[in-house]
Amino acid sequence: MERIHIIQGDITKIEADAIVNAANRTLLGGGGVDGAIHRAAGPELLEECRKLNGCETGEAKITKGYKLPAKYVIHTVGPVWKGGDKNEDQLLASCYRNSLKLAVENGIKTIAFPSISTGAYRFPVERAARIAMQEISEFLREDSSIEKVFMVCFDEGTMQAYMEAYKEIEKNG
Ligand code: AR6
Repeated sequence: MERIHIIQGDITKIEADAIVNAANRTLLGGGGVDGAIHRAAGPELLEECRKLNGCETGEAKITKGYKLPAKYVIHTVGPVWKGGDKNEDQLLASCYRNSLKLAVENGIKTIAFPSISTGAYRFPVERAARIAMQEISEFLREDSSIEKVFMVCFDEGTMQAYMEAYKEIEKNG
């Protein structure tokens, strides 16, 4: 569990082997964290993304990081919140799991996640935080190659939700 670090900040500034992008299925950019990552990485990122033919919800694809301090960007597509009975929980869990799997396959040891789906896609943040912390800690229990996972929260409220969820998991194992 001590491999998980919840911090507040801008993910585009994080010096990790990879940062995760909360993208959409086109992988051709957008607003929020996706827009920030594309701006910071420069136009070469979009060039590489064009060759990927999009990405399904819950899945993940990898590119280089270009001008970012991170070497790689792992693009994943979170579910749009539609009330909770459209498989949203499972799809969000898949985003974390598939991003971590791709990280391991690429020899990535440090990775930073944003709060996937809780912005434009409107997934309730407390619920998303529990799913994220659960998936990450479960994954780390089985894997020893990933050294650090940063959960990068943009605002105070998001940070609090992830800290709470983390504490619950620490307590209950
Ligand atoms: N660093 C870290 N977190 C950030 C940053 C940043 N620089 N900027 C925003 N956030 P969102 P989604 C937070 O909307 O809900 C895009 O248009 C933000 O405050 O970026 O998965 C895509 O192209 C929130 O807590 O992603 C898709 O169309 C979290 O990142 C769609 O939005 C996620 O908010 C994806 O929506």
